[in-house]
Amino acid sequence: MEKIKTYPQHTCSWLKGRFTLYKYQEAWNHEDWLDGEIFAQQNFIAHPNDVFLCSYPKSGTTWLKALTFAIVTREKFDESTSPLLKTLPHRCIPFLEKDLVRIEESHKNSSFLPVNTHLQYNSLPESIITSNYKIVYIYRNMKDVIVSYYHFMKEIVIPMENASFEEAFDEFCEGISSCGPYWDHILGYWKASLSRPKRFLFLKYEDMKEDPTSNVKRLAEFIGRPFTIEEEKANVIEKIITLCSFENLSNLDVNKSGKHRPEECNAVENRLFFRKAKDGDWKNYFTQEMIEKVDKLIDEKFGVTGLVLK
Ligand code: PAP
Repeated sequence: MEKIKTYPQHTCSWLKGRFTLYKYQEAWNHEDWLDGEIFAQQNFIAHPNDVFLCSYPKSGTTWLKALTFAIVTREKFDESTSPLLKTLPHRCIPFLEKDLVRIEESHKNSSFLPVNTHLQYNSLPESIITSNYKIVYIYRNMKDVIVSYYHFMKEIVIPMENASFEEAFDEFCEGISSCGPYWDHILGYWKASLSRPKRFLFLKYEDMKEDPTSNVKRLAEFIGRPFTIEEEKANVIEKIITLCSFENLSNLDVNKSGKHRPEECNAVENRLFFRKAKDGDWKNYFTQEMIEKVDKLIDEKFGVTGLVLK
């Protein structure tokens, strides 16, 4: 922990100086997750059953975790008995940076439990990089990520105060944000996928909203749990989509009133993982100048990739 304080650091003025990011291996992170990142890099050994759910923060992680959990537990639970009705999706699927002990327990029992991480590709523990175990990567258009990140950070750091969106925006576009730069995060996984395409499934938040059925089918197939014809006939896919929908999850008592990691002094209220889930909310925040700046950045960073992030 003490060593982290010696890394290059940035204190976010739009969060009234109450939040500091540290730069480690070319990525920015806050102390708590960075501590877990270094611990995971030193100790985590990937297991043949592992599937990694990777994302830049605020890109659809909660949704992907819920869907994946519902897919892998569907033989045990249905939409009326799923633990998702009583548990935040973040508790259902462990987070590499914080839940290493739990992940190791499930490895010992050889139980199949996907693992989530916000780490950049190059910061993943060596045993993930060198193994061939599957990686699902979800990404979302940059403008909505900026707005979502702004609200989430403001709420957890300075809930009762105003925060400048302009300053938050500028910082994000400079590449300074949790797990940022945002573009390096996406490009790291994308570049890795070029040499091993079968190892990766890329899902786009906006595409999932537009066509959840085919994307949930792709996800289930990729993680080795394809739906049978009987399940399709019994509308299992639609039931999973409804169970994991924003409308359903955000209205559950657990997600309206509970806290994530209540034992910690900086526990986050579950409701903060469910804000609006609207595509294009950025239009309510961006000036014309901001639109042009982000579009230019996207062209510069993602031009050759074919990834659509506008
Ligand atoms: P995290 O990185 O903190 O886990 P993440 O789940 O990736 O956050 O992103 C949160 C966004 O997903 C929020 O978007 P918004 O701020 O634009 O509203 C949140 O509302 C949205 N979200 C949460 N659950 C769902 C869901 N079930 N379906 C679609 N979007 C969702």
